[in-house]
Amino acid sequence: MKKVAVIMGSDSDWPVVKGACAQLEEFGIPCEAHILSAHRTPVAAAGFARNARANGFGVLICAAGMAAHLAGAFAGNSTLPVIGIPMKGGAMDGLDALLATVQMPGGIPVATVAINGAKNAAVLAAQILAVSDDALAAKLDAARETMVAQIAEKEAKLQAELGN
Ligand code: RP5
Repeated sequence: MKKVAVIMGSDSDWPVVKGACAQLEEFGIPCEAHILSAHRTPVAAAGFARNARANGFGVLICAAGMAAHLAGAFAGNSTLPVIGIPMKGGAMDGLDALLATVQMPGGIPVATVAINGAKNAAVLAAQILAVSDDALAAKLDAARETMVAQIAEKEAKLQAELGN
């Protein structure tokens, strides 16, 4: 199976970003986490992105806060799908990162998830890999079934509490 790279701009992003790694592991998807910055380590970041396909990666997840150019820099250096996670924090509390990550120029897309949306980044990466992996697609279907069962249980509890 192709690997997923989980890249973050700083170790300060890790407490949130590790949620993406946990979700990928739950689906049995091999992943590597690295700290690389579009601004602080631009040469290493570009090198990683340029070699990612040859190194066995299928999807790149990039998390960054504030002037969040990491996902865009990766997208500019690779034709692998790039998923951006704008990180909460800084003077604008993540709105700056959201706009910097999502507002890409034509031809260089970044699939941007919610601010701090590490879980959805991992699920989206799994869905991309599942296009050509039936076993992974079955795991995604099973996860949806679990969600349906959980909501049904919560609904039953709520109705019981309301006396219905
Ligand atoms: C971004 O700046 C990082 O992704 C992080 O979200 C933010 C703050 O980084 P630190 O100052 O905590 O290293 O590049």
